[in-house]
Amino acid sequence: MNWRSTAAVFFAPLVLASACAGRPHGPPRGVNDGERAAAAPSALLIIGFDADADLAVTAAEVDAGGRREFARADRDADGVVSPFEYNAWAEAALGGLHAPRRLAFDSNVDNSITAAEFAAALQALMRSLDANGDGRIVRAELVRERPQAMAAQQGAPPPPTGGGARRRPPT
Ligand SMILES: [Ca+2]
Ligand SMILES: [Ca+2]
Ligand SMILES: [Ca+2]
Repeated sequence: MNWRSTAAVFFAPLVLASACAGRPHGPPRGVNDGERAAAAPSALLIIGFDADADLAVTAAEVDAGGRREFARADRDADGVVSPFEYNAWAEAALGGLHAPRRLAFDSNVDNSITAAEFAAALQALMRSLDANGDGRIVRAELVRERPQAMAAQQGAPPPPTGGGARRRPPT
């Protein structure tokens, strides 16, 4: 291997990486800058609970929105959400990818989520998101810096995060 081919091996990925970081193809600059930040799938749900559209989500809005989502998830209206119903709901309401696992809702692990369990899980979620503890979730509390923004831009899969990141539906 002469120095040129050696250089090509070592330098080509760097050039590729800097090209990706510097001037990405696809969306125009400005839109793309947002890739450095991300909101969790649960944030999509919380945002949807903002009934009065004041950009803040209160505990009362989480309660009301949670009842609505429970009714949506309980497709056969038997009063509990089965694993099948949960997976379908998580796909539709949370985008599926990295959605909270079903056991985060099924607190007694009996394979059915009651309305009370569903409501409790959402209130726990709200507490976990309410960074300043004022009882309201604002957008700044939903957006996070993406620690692996560079890796994602280069096509590498991000490492698992706290909740366990997997492509398959939550169970
Ligand atoms: Ca609101
Ligand atoms: Ca059901
Ligand atoms: Ca807050």
